Amino acid sequence: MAHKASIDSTSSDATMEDLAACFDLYDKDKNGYLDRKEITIVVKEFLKADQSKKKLSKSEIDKEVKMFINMLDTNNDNKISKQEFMDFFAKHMKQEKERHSE
Ligand SMILES: [Ca+2]
Ligand SMILES: [Ca+2]
Repeated sequence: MAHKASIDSTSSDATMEDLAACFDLYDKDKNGYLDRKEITIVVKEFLKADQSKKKLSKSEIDKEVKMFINMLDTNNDNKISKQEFMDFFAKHMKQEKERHSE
């Protein structure tokens, strides 16, 4: 996959490394993909940090997992590759940065 030249090298290097480390952390079986089971763990971690969503039922968590997969899984194979994971968060962080710099 071609690299987008727009990634800003001054500040994002450490962050991209963090993302890669984060992906490896959640990729429990180290197959290079986050599958539904692994993504459920990620989503639960996220929900734990969000007070308003702390007490979701199992089916609600399931819905969040599905949403998360839909957002990140750009080639629709129902698993998140490291590239998809990094692309999503890199884009997300870039948007945050742009919002703050305005
Ligand atoms: Ca995996
Ligand atoms: Ca995918």
